[in-house]
Amino acid sequence: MEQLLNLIDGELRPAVSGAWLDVHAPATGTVYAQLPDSDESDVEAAVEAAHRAFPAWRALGREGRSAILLRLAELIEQDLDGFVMDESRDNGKPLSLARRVDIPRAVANFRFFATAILHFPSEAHLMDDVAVNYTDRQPFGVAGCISPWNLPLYLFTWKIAPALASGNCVVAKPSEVTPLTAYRMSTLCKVAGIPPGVLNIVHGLGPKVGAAITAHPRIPAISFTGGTRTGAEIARVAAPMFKKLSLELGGKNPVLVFADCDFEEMLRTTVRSSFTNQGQICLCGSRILVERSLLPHFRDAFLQRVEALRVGDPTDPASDLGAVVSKDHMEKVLAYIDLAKSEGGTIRCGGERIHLTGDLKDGWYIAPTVIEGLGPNCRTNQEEIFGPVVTIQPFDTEEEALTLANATPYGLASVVWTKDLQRAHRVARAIHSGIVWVNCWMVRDLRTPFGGVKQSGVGREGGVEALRFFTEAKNVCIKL
Ligand code: TXE
Repeated sequence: MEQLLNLIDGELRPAVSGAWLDVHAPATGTVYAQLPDSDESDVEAAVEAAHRAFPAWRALGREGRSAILLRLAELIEQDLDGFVMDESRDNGKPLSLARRVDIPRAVANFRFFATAILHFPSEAHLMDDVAVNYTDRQPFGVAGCISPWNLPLYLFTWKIAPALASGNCVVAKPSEVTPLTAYRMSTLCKVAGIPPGVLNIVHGLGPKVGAAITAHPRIPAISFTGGTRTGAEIARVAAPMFKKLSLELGGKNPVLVFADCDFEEMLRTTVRSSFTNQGQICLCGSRILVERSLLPHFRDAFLQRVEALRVGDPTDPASDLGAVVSKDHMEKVLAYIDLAKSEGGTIRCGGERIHLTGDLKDGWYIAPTVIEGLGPNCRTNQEEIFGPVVTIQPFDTEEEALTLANATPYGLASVVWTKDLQRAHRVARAIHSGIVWVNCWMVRDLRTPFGGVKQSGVGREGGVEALRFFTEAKNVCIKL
């Protein structure tokens, strides 16, 4: 059985403890690899190596670092098929999705930040004849990056790339549920020319490795994406240490469908925004709010499309949905479906586990599920389910649509469907979320600020926001 290794100080090695954890393939429910069950001694070795490597990495300058990161992007791209297979096997997502989205985006993350750093400006503030101030943005040393299982390499590289480009060294922890592509990438780092200690990847459990990174006194900044509860725990530990924190957490995103929308485009996109990656994207729209006059037409057409979705073998190009990521997660999602029933919801389609046949008979598949008849305050409409489950609620006025949209503790993303330009502006301004898509979904420009409000997180990633997070601003004031 394949054993994945940590990358510490440029070497691939097992955990100091010698212990291993199992890695499962969601499509079959079977164990197919093991990852190091690391602990704080592995994190300590990684932090030591990162600090040793920092002065030279910083001194290499933007262009030197950029060239190395571009080389790594190139190497990942050359091995696209291998990465795509690994991502799909590890996560359960359709191979076609990993090929179209996950791996190209990981490559794009490196290319984007490797070049963004070349154009990252410093501000100057002139005080007439008195003085000139300039902002010197310096890397702080070692960044901690902790990422989740839903978009494994995509989100891992979204943190690592700006951290490295800015001149920091990194101690990173991929999700223990999906460690495979981070490991595959670690085997390319030497060839890419990343010096030993610059990027360290420590595999293992959140409460051990993640907690050790969070609490380490020599890691002054933590960039985290994952569940809101974990984010709160990280903040509890890191805030009194005055660490910089970027927390990208959960969502319960509304999709506002007004009767004047382009119906066909809305329908097509709403199927995607509901069920892409089995609904396991923090940006998925999970609460569909529909103007009452459109509801019967919307319901019929939407259910027809959802029922036609194929849940199946992730390697089959005809599969629209693959498996959800783990047995625990499947049980959590199914428990939410039961909860929705007990809260009085009507299951319009799906609502159960799907048992495939042959090798896939023990895989973790859930039918895309649409629920109606629930009000805004029930748990089903308040808590993040993070699976192929959406609810539909009607509204009569724009004001009511906004009240429903804002009626959760989350505020990550929202989607608005209308042809009325003025309404689009009004609604976009009034919605409490960090991201608003109007007449589209998941259209991503990597220069834009990315993140949420309320319990969806703190801070913004993307573009200059990320480069600012991974540097400390120093004002230098010189008398004229
Ligand atoms: O996330 P966790 P899980 C949501 C989604 C999901 C729930 C839990 O609702 O059902 O979160 O998923 C590491 N200190 N999202 O359990 O635990 C962990 O090892 C430091 C939303 O997988 O938050 C992993 O690397 N780190 C989401 C990472 O944190 C810790 C994506 C995320 O795991 C830690 C995924 C600790 N104490 C889940 N405990 C999104 N918004 O994109 C765990 N970790």
